[in-house]
Amino acid sequence: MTVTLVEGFDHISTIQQKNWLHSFGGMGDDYSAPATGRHGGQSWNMTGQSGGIIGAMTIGSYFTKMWPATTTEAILGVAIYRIAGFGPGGNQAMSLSLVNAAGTAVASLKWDTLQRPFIYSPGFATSSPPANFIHQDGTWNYYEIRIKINGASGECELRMNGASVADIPTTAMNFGTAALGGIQFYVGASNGAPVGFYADDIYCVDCTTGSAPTNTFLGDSRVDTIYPTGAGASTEWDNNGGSNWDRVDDTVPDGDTTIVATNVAGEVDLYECSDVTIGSGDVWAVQTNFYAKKQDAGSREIAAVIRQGGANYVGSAKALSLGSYVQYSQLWLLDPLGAAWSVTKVNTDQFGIKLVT
Ligand SMILES: [Ca+2]
Ligand SMILES: [Ca+2]
Ligand SMILES: [Ca+2]
Repeated sequence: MTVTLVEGFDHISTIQQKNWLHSFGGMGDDYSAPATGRHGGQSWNMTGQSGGIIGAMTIGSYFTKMWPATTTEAILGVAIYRIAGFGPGGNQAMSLSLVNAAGTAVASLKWDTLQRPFIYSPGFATSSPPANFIHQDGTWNYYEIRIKINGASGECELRMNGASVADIPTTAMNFGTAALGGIQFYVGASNGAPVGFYADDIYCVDCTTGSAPTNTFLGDSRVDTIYPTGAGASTEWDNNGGSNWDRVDDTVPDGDTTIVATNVAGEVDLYECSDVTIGSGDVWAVQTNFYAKKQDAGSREIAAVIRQGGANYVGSAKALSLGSYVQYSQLWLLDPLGAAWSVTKVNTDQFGIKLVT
């Protein structure tokens, strides 16, 4: 696998809905919720506010998402909009980290007291920040951090805003020997003015597997979300009013209010979907997402379906949980026929679901 994670935060009300872990490093409470996205839609808002803190205690809030597999070399791309300035540590701090399989930060992107980004290795070393870049609050910047695990011969590299030349060139740094397993965002705030940042348009690639072009820097990238806009070639599930497609076009899931359901194995629901808002460019991966539950004991498995060129292609079956809705995602690095994706394919394909068992 090469692209290991994409996240645009567009169709959720809580980050847990996309299987991120939210944990606290201190006592207190914080504020985190969707905010306006970098190009419409939503971003994720991590803000520490004095009003949300009990007494004068410092809080630290972590958001962690693990990859399907560990790797010794990976790139994290992420758009960051900072609300207020941060230092490298102490009471008002933020970091974007790659973590090991235990969820512990191995390499972190931070900002120094002059608001310049640098890469930090807990217990080992710190890279030099680029001399000519100061992060302005209130603007979006796209960061791409590459980390290679190889003991004392490890490497880091940082590119900003799609630059083809690294702002922190390849630098030897010791990140230990434990493989990387995922990403983690952190914000910490003491009892003071609101501080924090928005994150959007995340990609991660595993540099050690797969092939070009998705095993290296992808540049300033965006994660666009498209929703059902009409019936597709197959309408076999049952709706609870309206049309099938308008039961599942929720920008944010509405629980049992609008649903499609079936108990007939093999039934397929397909939908015409909106087009991506960008007219051209490379499509590095497509991720299908459905939000589902089963209503009784017994096994029920659902798979995403992509209809391309008049044929249906069924994704990996997911065994559903009982009781609460869970989001099931599948990354399609290539189209169902094994070719590279394109904007045209994304815009003309139909997407849907199949009850497998
Ligand atoms: Ca977004
Ligand atoms: Ca719905
Ligand atoms: Ca379309």
